[in-house]
Amino acid sequence: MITLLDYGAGNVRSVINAIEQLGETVKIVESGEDILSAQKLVFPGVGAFGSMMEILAQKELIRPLKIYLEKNRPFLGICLGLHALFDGSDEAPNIPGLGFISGQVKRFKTDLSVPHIGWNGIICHQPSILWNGLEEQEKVYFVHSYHAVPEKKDIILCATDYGYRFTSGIQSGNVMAVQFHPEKSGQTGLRLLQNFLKTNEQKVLPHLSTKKTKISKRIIACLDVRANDHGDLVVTKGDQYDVREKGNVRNLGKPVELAQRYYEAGADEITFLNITGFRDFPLEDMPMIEVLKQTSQNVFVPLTIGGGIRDYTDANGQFYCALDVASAYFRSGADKISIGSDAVDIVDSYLQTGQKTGKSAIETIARVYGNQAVVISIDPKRVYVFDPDDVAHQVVSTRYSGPGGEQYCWYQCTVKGGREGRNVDAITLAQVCEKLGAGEILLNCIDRDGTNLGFDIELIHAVRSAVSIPVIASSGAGCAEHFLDVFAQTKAESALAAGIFHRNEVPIQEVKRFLAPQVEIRQ
Ligand code: 1PR
Repeated sequence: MITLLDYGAGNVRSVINAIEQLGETVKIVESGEDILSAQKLVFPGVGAFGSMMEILAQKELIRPLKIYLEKNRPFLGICLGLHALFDGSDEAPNIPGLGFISGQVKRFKTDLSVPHIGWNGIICHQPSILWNGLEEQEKVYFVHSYHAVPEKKDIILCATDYGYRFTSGIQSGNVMAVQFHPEKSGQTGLRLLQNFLKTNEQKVLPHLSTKKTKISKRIIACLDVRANDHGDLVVTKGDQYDVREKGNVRNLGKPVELAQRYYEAGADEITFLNITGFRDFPLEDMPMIEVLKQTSQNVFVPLTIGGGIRDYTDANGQFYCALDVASAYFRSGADKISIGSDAVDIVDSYLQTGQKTGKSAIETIARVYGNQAVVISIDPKRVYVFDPDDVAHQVVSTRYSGPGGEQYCWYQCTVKGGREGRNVDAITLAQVCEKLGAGEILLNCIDRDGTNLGFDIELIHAVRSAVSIPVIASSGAGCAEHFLDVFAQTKAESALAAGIFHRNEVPIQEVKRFLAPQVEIRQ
C-alpha cells in the first residue's frame, strides 16, 4: 500500500494511475495520522509553491510531514514535492518550506524558454534504488520554472543541463525527490516508480555516464475530437478546419485507442482538442472527460486538453468559471489545458484597457495550477497587405506573396474553430498571453492545416521570436522533412501533427528516425 499526499491541486490522477498500473494500491492522505502511519509516502506536487504550503498548513499536514521525514521513512517527492523539502522558494518568498533540506528554490535564469518543458536527461551523482534497470542516457519529462539549489552538494541525487546545470533530484537516506515527472516519463518513469515501490532494491548507479544532457524537441500527436452526426465521439481531421467530407464528419478513429497507439509509437505528448467545445460546454459534454480518464489509465506521457475552457452560464442559470472546467480536466488526467477562443477575447479586452484583471481564465488557472499548465491554442489566418503601415498589427514580410502580389501579411486570430475573425494578430496575442501567465503556445495555422505542405515557418519564426515561452509548431506537416525544416529554421520547441499520423502516412517513429542524426529527440 502506497500513501499519496494529494493537497488538492494539479493532476495526481496520473501518479495514481501509474502506481496502480504497477500493481500497487493507493491510499490518499486524509489526515496527518495517515502520513505518520504510511509505509511509503509519495508526494506529487503541481501548481504553485505558495498555495501548496498554505494548503498543507490549513490541513495541518506540515508537522506530520516533518516528523515522517525526520524519521527517515521512505519518501518520494515529485516536482513541487521536491521544492517543499527546502527552506523556501523565490516563487513565494514569504512562505517557508518544510526546511528538511537547507537551500532555496530559485527561478531559472537562462536565455532558453522558461518553463523548462520537455524530455531531458539526468546525470546521476549518487547510487540509488531508483536507478535499477536504467541507463543514464534515458530521458524523463520536466515541466517547471523553478529549481532547487541545495546548500550541501552531497545530497544531490542527479543533475540536468538547461542553460546551466541544476539539481534535478535529491536523496538523503530514504528520502528521495525528483524534479521531473516519473508518471509522465513513459516506460523509464514507470521503471523508476517501480523501483521506489519495491522493497529490498539495491542502490546502484546506471551503467552509462552522460557528460551533458540536452532537452529534446518534442513530437506531439494531436487528436481533434467531436461527436459525429450519429452522436459518436470520433477523432476527425479537417482541411483548413473543414472536417466534413461529402457532408459527413470525417471519422479517423476512436480517441482512446488512437491515443494509446501514439503513446506506444513514441509520441512525446498527446493533445486532445474538443473542437466543438465552443458550443458544447465541456462540463455538460461528459464523454470528453471520460476519454481523458480512460486515456490516462494507460498513457504515461503528458496529456493536454483544449476546447470550451471559458466562463459559462448554463440553461438553468448556473454559473461555471473557466477554472471549474480546467479543474475537471485536471482531475480526469490532463496535465495541461489549452485555451483557444477565450484567449482571443481576453487579449481583446486587455488591449483596450491595458490592465490585467486577475480574473481571466489564463490568470486564474495559472495561479492555481502553474503557468506551465496553461497552453494557448492560436488559430490564425493570413491577411495580405501591400504596406506594413496599412494595418495596426504586427506584420510579417513573406516569401509567398498574396493574390494581388502583396509581400506582407499579418496573422488574424480567429475564434470558434476559425469561424469568426478578430482584430488581433497572432504575435500580439502570444505576447499578451505570456504576460498574463500562459506557459506555452500551440500555434496552428488555418492556411496550412491539413494541406501537407509543411509548417508555416514565417509565422512560427515570428511568434517564437516574440515570446520567451515554448512554442508548439502545428498545421501542415506532410512528411518527416517538414519537422526538420521547422526545427532548423525556427526555435520552436516542439512540432505537432494530426493527419499524417491518423492516416498512417508517416508514423511517429519514422519522423524520429529521420530527425535523430540532426535534432535532439527522445528515442
Ligand atoms: O476555442 O477554446 O473552444 O478550443 C477549440 C480548439 O479546437 C482550438 O484549439 C482549435 O484549434 C481547435 N479547433 C476548432 N475547430 C477545429 C477544426 O479543425 N475545425 N482544430 C479545430 C484545430 C488544429 C490542429 C491540427 C493541426 C495539425 N486543429 O491542432 O491538429 O492543424 O493538423 P495537420 O497535421 O493534419 O495539418 P476553444
